[in-house]
Amino acid sequence: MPRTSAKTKDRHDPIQLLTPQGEAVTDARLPFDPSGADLPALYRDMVLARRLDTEAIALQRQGELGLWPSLFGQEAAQIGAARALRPADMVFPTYREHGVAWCRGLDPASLLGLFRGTTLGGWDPRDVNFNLYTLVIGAQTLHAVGYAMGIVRDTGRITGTDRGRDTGSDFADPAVEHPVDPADPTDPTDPAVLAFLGDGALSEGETNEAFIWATTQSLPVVFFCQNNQWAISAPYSVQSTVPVAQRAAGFGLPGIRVDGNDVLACLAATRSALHTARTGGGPTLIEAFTYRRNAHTTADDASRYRETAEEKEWAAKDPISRVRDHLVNTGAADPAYFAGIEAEAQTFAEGLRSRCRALPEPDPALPFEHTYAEMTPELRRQLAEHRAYLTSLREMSDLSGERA
Ligand SMILES: Cc1ncc(C[n+]2csc(CCOP(=O)(O)OP(=O)(O)O)c2C)c(N)n1
Repeated sequence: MPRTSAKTKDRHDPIQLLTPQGEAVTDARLPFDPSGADLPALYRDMVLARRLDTEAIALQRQGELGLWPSLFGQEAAQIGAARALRPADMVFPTYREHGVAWCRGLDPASLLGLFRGTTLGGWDPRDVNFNLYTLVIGAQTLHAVGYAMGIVRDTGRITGTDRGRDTGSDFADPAVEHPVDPADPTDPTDPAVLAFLGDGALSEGETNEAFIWATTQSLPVVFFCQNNQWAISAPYSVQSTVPVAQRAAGFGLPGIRVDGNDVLACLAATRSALHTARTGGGPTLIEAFTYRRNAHTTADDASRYRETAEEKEWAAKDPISRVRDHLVNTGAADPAYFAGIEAEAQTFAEGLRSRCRALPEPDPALPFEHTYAEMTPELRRQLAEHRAYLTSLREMSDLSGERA
């Protein structure tokens, strides 16, 4: 039976359901029965997501990828949020949601192709209801709102606006508002939208427009902000003096602040907020308070702007080790289980490496052909010039091969 955390909670303290020591606790602000979560499966997801990340960084270092934005440290936020989704829900990611992509069933090689430069987009968003990665900060929040508007228009769904919803409170608890079990897969409600964003995206006009539009229209969208505390080298403190979740009140939507390194809190908050969204209760902003343990991307050097002490402090709050400790301490998983996951991760990594190297080179005509529905005469001319240039390169390399 999880104990109730003894510490008196400040209302802005992140909600925690699994401590860094792996102890399950309760929090009245987010009622959640941990038996409704498959912790061994969540552990497996997090281990494989981290392995995907480690392998991608190694591939980048070997020159196989141009760039890689690491998720290291953010596994609980991503897996917790993603495992709250249903297949029909739609996800709008940034460029760092590799763990979410994994949970949606996207082929991880598609992610590698994007950063290897062998694809112009990566995948068809409709295949697994996971939109394309968005590198323009904050742009995906408006895409998500537009999609949510589409859901409302298509289904003729009653929204909270029609019911005169009171949107004035921060930290309103959607779980309390909706006692129906949000995990129940037979719940016959409509799809919802889950939009990911970073703390830096909150400083973008688009994100603020998205919040306003989603709230006034009471749209079925959840904004999941991974506050990893850094927007490249800009700390959150230069963007705001209050927690991310507290900023929600200014827009009139509920804000929930959870420990982003706690997979259970992330799962519970997202399940609850998605349920609110799909049952006409409107949007929620979730702040998953976490830490990006690697540099921003493989092109960045975090030691130029970050203290080692801060990095060490967050290493002690590792999202994976706390789940492992919990599974060991409660006897929910034995050494054979962990060995099995380790072996699976090894095979997964080997497959990933060979599949990355085997990704087909793109047809050089694609950027020309895909700019417009039909190519203009000017683009045709440019393509012909480009082909002639590539042929001349090949001839030169053939010649130098003959000489050698
Ligand atoms: C509109 C726009 N402005 C600036 C950039 C450059 N840029 C790339 S990543 C980044 C920081 C984003 O930080 P955050 O939203 O916290 O996400 P994180 O990378 O930490 O996950 C910036 C400013 C961009 N890609 N798009």
